[in-house]
Amino acid sequence: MSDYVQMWKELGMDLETHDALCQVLPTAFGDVYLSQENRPEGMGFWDFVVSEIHGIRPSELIEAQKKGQKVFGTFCVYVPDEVVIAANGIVTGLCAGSQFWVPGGEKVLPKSTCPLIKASVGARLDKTCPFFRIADMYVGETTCDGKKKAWEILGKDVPMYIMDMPQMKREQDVEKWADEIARFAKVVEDFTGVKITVESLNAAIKVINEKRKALARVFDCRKAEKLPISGKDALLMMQIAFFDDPVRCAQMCNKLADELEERIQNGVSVFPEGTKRILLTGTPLAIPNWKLHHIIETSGAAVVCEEMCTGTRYFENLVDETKTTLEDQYAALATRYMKTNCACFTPNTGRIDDILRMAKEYKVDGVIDVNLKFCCLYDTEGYTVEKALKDAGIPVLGIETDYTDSDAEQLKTRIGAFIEMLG
Ligand code: BJ8
Repeated sequence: MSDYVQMWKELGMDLETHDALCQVLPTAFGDVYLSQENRPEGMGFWDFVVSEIHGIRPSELIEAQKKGQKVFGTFCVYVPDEVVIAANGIVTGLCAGSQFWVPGGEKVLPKSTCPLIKASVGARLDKTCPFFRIADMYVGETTCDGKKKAWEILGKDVPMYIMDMPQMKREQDVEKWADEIARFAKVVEDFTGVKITVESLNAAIKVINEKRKALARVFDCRKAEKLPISGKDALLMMQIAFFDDPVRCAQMCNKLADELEERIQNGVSVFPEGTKRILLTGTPLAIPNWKLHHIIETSGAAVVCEEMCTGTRYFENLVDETKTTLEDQYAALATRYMKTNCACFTPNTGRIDDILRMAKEYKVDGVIDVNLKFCCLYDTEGYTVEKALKDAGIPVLGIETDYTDSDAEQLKTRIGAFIEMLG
């Protein structure tokens, strides 16, 4: 990635510290990804993106900025990309998934904050991630307490807008969310200088719906008896989907889905027959957090689905494309986004229904409920999730982890024993 040094300099990055990250990433990726056998050819695209992760997409974003487009950095799947795209803006995900950035976050946040928040704050304040430097505006949300307080710190360093999320899903809450989306649209219009129209919003809704459908096609292939793709590869596709151009993302996912569907027809599998099938549920796995998938898939099982924001929560449910006024379009967006089931809502029974449904659809042998350390929401909801699964006779293992490797051996032992028990 050395060709991008000048760009990183111009972004005001701390090059020395950033170099350390650039040195470890290729080895980590090689160990986890390139060691797999019989990968779909289509994964070559995502391998390439990772090999240039801090170069190729950032330089595209900078080119777009030169042409007058604004880049919005987001941290949550409830923030509607459609609104930004309708105003000729670009969205890039900013959730950070590496321990590398955590100490930077700990300089300003309590240690007892979830690693996703600490890493995201550290990546910005330590100036070691180009995406965090490029985004013209950050968009936060009032989901969990840790994030709410982190926005106050980030907001001192970068323009920040915070969307006020409902905490419940009654009719008046969905209406409130539609109002909040309309308010966000006004902020985006003012920031980009571009008026959102019914036509531009409808076109944006279609673009994001197409992306959702393409991601869903790949996930559908993971329901097959013979698995044409590993969980690790599917996770990588999901993680990059938060950064990539949505039209290209849909194209590449559709191309991958074509190949996977062909593999299914030809009975090609990347796992031996009888491999135990695991559904992962819980907190998101932001790039480059591949730890759990790697442990599970090197312990004799396969991850077949993620009921996570870096999984089904990102693409399930489409936005109604038939609305003809902005007001109705905002309402349609609110309806779709409020179908996503995050533990920040109370009650959140929809998530339990989703997990039980997916356990069937993906024919899973067991569920691993994963919680990022210090995420009180998912930790607490774990009780209800695990009870529902036990009641349904589905084996479940609850684990808590962070971005370090210090618990890797212990996790291997626990996950290995769980998989053996499934046999
Ligand atoms: S919709 S999961 S992306 S809020 S893991 S930062 S909740 S303390 S990431 Fe999330 Fe939106 Fe919900 Fe999804 Fe807080 Fe928990 Fe950390 Fe979390």
